[in-house]
Amino acid sequence: MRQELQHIKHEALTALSRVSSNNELKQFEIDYLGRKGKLSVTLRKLKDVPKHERPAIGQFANEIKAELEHAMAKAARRLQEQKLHAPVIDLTWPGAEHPIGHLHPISKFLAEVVDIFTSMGFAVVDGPEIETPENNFDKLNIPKNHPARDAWDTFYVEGGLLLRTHTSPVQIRAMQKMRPPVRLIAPGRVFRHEATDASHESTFYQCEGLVIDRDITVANLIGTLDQVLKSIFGKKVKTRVRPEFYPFVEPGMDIDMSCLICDGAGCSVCKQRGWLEMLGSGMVHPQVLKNMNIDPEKYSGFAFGMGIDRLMMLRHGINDIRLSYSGDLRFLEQL
Ligand code: FA5
Repeated sequence: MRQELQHIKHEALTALSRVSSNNELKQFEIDYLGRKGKLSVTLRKLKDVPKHERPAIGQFANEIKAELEHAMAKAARRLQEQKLHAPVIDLTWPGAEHPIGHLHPISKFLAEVVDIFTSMGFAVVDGPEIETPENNFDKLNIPKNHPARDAWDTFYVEGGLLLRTHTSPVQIRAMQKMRPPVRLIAPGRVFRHEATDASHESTFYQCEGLVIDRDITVANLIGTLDQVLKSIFGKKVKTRVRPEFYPFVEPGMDIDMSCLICDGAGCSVCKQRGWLEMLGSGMVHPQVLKNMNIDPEKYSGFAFGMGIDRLMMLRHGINDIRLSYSGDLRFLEQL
């Protein structure tokens, strides 16, 4: 029996040296020290050993048990240390997925509009969002106390400057550097003191357009804008031209588009009209040409200001402009 115990001890210590996880260590304990483990099973045979040898064999078995328990504790410490020194980063583990954002629907749509215009030979120019009242109003033929200032009321900032109410001041800025013939667009953000509703925001986007050359007529204006709207919405889209007053054009007109949200039946976006005003336009006023140092006897031109948000709404069937700026991911992730 002493030999058998010796053999178990040897086998157990070898097994223990190969243990490489806590689960294996638990299994080792069951296999050797557990109730049905090898050591216990062998010890049950103690009753068959001659009586005078029993105390010595019993003591030997206890020593082996203590030795195995000690070796187990040591193995547990070894495993713990291995864990501590294991590389913190498992390079084989798949990386955490980071959500990737995308451009705002308005940015995407604006890029498409810009593409259409550049394909028609328009240059893209830029202007500041904080403007002087001269560029936003005076040079566009809207002198102080003109009622149009009220319709385009805005936010004033320090130094007598204001947040531009439209992209039209970029016409003035561009013509300080350029000479006719010009064909340009100026997309950007504009601001208004506005009671917001389904189709009105206090911050929105416009795309200004300006064409100045010899012999430019209303036919060029209507033809260009009809072509642009058809490029955006397809050939079936209906447009209509309505006279409208803008101090910086003469004649002035609005271009409406059939409301694609309700198919012309009337809804909250088109205010039950079936038509939505998409852009203001007209032939550049002779006084504005003079303000640009351009001779109105030699040159004529047309200008327009498109409401990018409203066009984007029609493109995607969105029935409230305020959704665009809500920052709601449920909305943004659909587009
Ligand atoms: C203007 O801003 C003129 N500067 C446009 C213009 C340019 C006329 C050049 C003639 C020549 P209006 O205020 O109508 O005009 O705005 C132009 C377009 O911007 C509107 O047709 C509409 O589509 C959009 N828009 C106007 N107000 C808002 C608003 N509060 N929220 C969203 N879109 C708006």
